[in-house]
Amino acid sequence: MSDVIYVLNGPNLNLLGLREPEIYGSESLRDVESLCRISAEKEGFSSNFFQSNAESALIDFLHQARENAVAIVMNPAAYAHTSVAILDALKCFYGPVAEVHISNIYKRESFRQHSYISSYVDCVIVGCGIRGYQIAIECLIDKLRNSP
Ligand code: CA2
Repeated sequence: MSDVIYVLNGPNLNLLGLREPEIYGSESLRDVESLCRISAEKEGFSSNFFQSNAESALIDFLHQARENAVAIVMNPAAYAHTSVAILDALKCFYGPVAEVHISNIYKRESFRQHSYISSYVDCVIVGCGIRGYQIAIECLIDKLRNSP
């Protein structure tokens, strides 16, 4: 079995740390990538980190995950609130999936308070900053180890 956890990030997250630090903190996406790598490797897993501003590229990466990944962490960014296509692509993956939002989307504008993927994924982590990615990886590994 593969030991790779795919970590997907949606549009504009490449700008993390460069704007709106009061909402998203001051760490960069590179920092998130390191945090994910360290969190996975500490438990004997590896990570494959990806960011795109394009919905189709995220969907292609989810299809790739189907063949190669044991679990997925996804911050779909604004696509959480708009994309049935990303939900459909996630439904093709059979391992555990965690949704992460750096900010607490439930404290923000009403259009951010609905996510198409939340009712499908195994865990949802919001408002914990970039530590949410670490929590997600730990939670997914627990699920992998405890699933029959
Ligand atoms: O809180 C999150 O992680 C979000 O997924 C981030 C998305 C937003 O559309 C979601 O509602 C919540 C936005 C990502 C934009 O990231 C930026 C970060 C810094 C500067 C500019 C954009």
